[in-house]
Amino acid sequence: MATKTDYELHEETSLKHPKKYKVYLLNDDYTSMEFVVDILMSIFHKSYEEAEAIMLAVHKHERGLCGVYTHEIAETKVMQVSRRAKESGFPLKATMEEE
Ligand code: NFA
Repeated sequence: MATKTDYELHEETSLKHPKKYKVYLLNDDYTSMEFVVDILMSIFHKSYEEAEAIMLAVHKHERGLCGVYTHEIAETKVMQVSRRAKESGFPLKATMEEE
């Protein structure tokens, strides 16, 4: 076999770090504070105290970090928030962005 290029050798030997994605909750005027706390506890596995602090930070600063995940997990969290919000009649939204 022909000699490998530096690129091929690098591809074979380098460790790949999966990209990580930050998931944020966004503020709005209609979602209840209690619902946001419940979302943070049930979907993002926060304690009541952490959930309340994050909810208040979102309320005050328009968005707040809920966690950092691989692409697939982050996408799932965003969809779970969207489905639960729709079911409950709230406009709450989550977004993700590459770290
Ligand atoms: N701003 C909402 C209210 O006053 C509460 C809220 C917090 C909504 C965090 C969305 C996210 N009811």
